Amino acid sequence: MFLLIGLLTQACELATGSPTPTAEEPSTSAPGPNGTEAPGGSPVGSPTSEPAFDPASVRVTLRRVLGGLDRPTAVTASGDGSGRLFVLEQPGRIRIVRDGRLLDRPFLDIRSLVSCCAERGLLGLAFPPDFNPAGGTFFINYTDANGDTVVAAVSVDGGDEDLADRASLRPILHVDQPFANHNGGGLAFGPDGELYIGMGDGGSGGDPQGNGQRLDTLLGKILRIDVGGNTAAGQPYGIPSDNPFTEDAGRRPEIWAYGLRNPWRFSFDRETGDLWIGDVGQNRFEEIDRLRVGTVSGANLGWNIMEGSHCFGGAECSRTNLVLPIADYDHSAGDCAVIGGYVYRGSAFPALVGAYVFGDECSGTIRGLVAAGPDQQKAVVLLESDRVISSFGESDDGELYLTDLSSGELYQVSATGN
Ligand SMILES: [Ca+2]
Repeated sequence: MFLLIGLLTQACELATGSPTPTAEEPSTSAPGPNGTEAPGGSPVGSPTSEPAFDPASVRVTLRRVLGGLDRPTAVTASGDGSGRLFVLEQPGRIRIVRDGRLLDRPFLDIRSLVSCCAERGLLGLAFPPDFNPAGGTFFINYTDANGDTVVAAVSVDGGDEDLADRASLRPILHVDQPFANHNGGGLAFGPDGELYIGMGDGGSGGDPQGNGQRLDTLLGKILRIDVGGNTAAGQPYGIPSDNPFTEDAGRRPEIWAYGLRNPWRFSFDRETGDLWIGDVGQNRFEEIDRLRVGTVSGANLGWNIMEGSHCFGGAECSRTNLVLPIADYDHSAGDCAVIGGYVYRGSAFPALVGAYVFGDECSGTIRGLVAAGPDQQKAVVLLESDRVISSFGESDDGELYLTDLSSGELYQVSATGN
């Protein structure tokens, strides 16, 4: 029933010899050298005008919006003023929620192109910032019939904004997947207008190919590509000129950040532009990373040297040049796979403004971090839900939603102050 607990990820033998878990104790080690922290430990760029989310004084609940979805894996909005939500179904359809109602006709049906399920399927969807509902192009991420990752561009039918033109589907990126699991899947446009892609480490367990730390593969990365037109002739996408690596030294120029295991979901704070990543752990620790806008490029997020804030597979490791997570949590309370969320910037629930809200697929627990807070925090439990959370999503007006993979339901995250 779960999504991210794929083959070979459950074995616990890899953790022998590791130190006692101390996930609740903030690490005192400084983060990497990539400028995530100002001297003295003050957070960079946290304006005093920002509302202060206080986890102790907020009560989070879930409001059921609708059901009837087939293994929903993501929910997002198109940013075109229509108010629509788009929900991905893992077997290969995109459904539209308009005015709180699920339209019968799918926006897109590519089930014949998609391998499903476990960690495979239709996994990601992103609309560009200037998306035109009348014939514009959007982007999807799925595993094809061979189980390989495909990122594709698809256009909307020019005469019907609730229908994509399936024949327009054009793959722009193909990545071979050596194992069935850890396919990543997230897609999002950054505040810079570039397309970011979450790529898992290729799978199996423990990253046997070392992909996370290798710069000659797209596996185990956050990629950043230009799909806005700055593309050399014959190329399906461009490389932003300020990407951190060039191809000269056998490094892939698409790489934005590396050292990731399975960044299933990531998002940008619509107010600050900070990049938040939920990186699914191996057997012990789930982590959240915060990369502040404009300060981090080419960050090494640690995998498979580290799992969360802890050395992976041994008591000692070098943290030199690694960017440590803002938070991690262990598996002792039934957690198993982090589902990265969003910084709440909506207007309906003021008590939640400034909270980074995320979940865990196995426990259903929803946690929060202070978005403008320190570089190491302990995540606070906001709600112990009984949902099989597969994804969070943001509507055009900044309200938060989540999908339940198992029940096929869409929920809205709501909150009150005490
Ligand atoms: Ca990490």
